[in-house]
Amino acid sequence: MKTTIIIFFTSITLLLMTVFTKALAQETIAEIKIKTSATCSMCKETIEKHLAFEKGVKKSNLDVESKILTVIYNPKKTAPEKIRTAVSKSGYDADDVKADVKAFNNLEDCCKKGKVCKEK
Ligand SMILES: [Cu+2]
Repeated sequence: MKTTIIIFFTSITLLLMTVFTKALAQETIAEIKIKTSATCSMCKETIEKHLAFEKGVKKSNLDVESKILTVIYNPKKTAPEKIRTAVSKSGYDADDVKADVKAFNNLEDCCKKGKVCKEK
């Protein structure tokens, strides 16, 4: 009887492990580079914080120098257009998607497009 129970639980564990391994393997990851209108480290923080709450986004990193935002995301949960929209909603241009006017107006003065932040 005891052996039967042990065998039963061992097989259940093995089955669960197989399922989890498969689920992990299926989780695909993609990378996208978006040209933004960010100008300083404050912009960087604003965008990255905003994207941290975006569904499907694993990681985002803005290179202030080149204004290029690199986003690691799960293509099953989100899409490049959605990520660009999210960047726009944080107040910045994302490739050909223009910054959301309302969000843009809420930005710190120096972060508004065309202006240069002092601390650069
Ligand atoms: Cu800024």
